[in-house]
Amino acid sequence: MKEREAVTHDLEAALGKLAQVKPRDSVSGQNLAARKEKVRAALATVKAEPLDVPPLPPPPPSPTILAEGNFENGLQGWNTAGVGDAIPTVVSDIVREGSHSGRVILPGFQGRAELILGGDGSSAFNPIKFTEGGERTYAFSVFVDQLIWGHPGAHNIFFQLKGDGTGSPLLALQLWNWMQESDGKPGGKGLWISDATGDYYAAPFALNTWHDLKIKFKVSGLSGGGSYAIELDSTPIASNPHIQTLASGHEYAYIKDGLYRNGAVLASDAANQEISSTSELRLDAARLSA
Ligand SMILES: [Ca+2]
Repeated sequence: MKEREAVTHDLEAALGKLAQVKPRDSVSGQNLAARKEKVRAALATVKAEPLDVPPLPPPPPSPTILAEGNFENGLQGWNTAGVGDAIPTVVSDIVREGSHSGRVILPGFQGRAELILGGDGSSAFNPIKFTEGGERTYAFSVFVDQLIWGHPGAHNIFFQLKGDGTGSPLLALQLWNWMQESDGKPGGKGLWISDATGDYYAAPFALNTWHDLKIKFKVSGLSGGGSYAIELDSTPIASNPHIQTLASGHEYAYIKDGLYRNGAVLASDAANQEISSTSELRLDAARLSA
């Protein structure tokens, strides 16, 4: 590239000099015109040469989006079967993408406002099902603007990979403030993960800012047969390559997003009483990909 610019510059300079030469005895007008023509031809050749630039690598293949919940068309992409106390609303005050997000608010002793991934926004139970061996990546964004922090024993879940029917999920994200895990390891205030092995602290989790979660999972009801890897704001925070992710005896798993808390326990928590009893968050940009 540099070389080509230099040659072009030289040729243009030569052409400029030739333009100033007046025909005289030693240089006939015809001769001069021929020289100019030669330089112009050389210039055209240089300019026409293909650039010596390596071709750009092809863009990375964009993952196939299998489902989306972006709140741009109401609750399209979700269903509200099993929503609990309050159906999330579509708002435009705090948004991650587009012009709308989903608002989840639980005041007082209310315990659940959760959306199920899949469906047309109605209350018909129409989850996207993940059966044995199914592997997917689920991404979504969450903005928590007020929160009663939970603690082990008082669930405060904002994402869960739930088995059909009843029973606790084998993969859930919790917002807890607790200083020690059950096995004596340090805990913390922030994002905790509940899985088949128990509960553990994973990362700090600031309020009043958007967080992007990405959860790659493999569903399995077999001991050690499933897996998960979780990113918070593009940073890996937790993973387990061999873990059961669906409780035994269940046919499929599905995704619930919103807030599911042990309202009564949280509200009677003396430390939290002073703050408020209301938790509120926004959801947006939920995407399921292969
Ligand atoms: Ca949106």
